[in-house]
Amino acid sequence: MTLDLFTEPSTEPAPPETFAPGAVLLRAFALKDENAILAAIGQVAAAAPFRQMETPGGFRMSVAMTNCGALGWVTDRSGYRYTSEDPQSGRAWPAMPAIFRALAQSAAAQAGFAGFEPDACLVNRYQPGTRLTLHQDRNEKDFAQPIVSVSLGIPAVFLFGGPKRADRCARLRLLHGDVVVWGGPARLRFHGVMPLAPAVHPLQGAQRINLTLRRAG
Ligand code: MD3
Ligand code: FE
Repeated sequence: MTLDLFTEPSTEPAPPETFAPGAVLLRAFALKDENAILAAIGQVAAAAPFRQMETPGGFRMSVAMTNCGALGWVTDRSGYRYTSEDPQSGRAWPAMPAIFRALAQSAAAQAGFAGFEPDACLVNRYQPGTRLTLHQDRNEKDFAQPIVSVSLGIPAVFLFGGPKRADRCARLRLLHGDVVVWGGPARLRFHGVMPLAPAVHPLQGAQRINLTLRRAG
């Protein structure tokens, strides 16, 4: 019998893994650029600070958000939408860092979406106990365009449902550096994030940052 002494997540990128139709997992794909990505997130957050937005129903989200790129996703009492200005400052969202665009394009290409041109990047910040309830991403114009997500920091349990809210959810643990491309039949599936368990990441502390790169307009 062989003892498995090496249970740490690998730091080598793994081959693309299609875990559901249209959903391609690239384990550790962003690790090679982790320092550049974390520095760029710091610059985005300096220009457009993380904030907890309000839902149309009047609840304050537990996840704090900001955006970069030509368009940014916002929610307030009047609904969900993309805007070209940060409503908190009245200024344009910070430009999309070149490293985000390059990472999203190469991940999308590996998943079969050559020519992906993101114009929006939503940056979500989770602390232990925060969660994202089941939802669909449907504020974008063209659902033929995929969404590329990049997980950084402490682990999260991602919930991947079906085309209807009541459909049962698969669970997927997403780790620092993991990238997922959500296209085709996966694009409109319900999804969410379970409340984060307390943990500390060596570079990020007790938080998880998720980037979602989108073609919104
Ligand atoms: C599946 N973010 O920002 S990333 C979101 O971890 C969002 O912060 C989560 O859901 C997070 O809207 C999940 C994975 C993800 C992103 C977009 C999707 C999964 C998706 C769009 C369609 C289907
Ligand atoms: Fe989403």
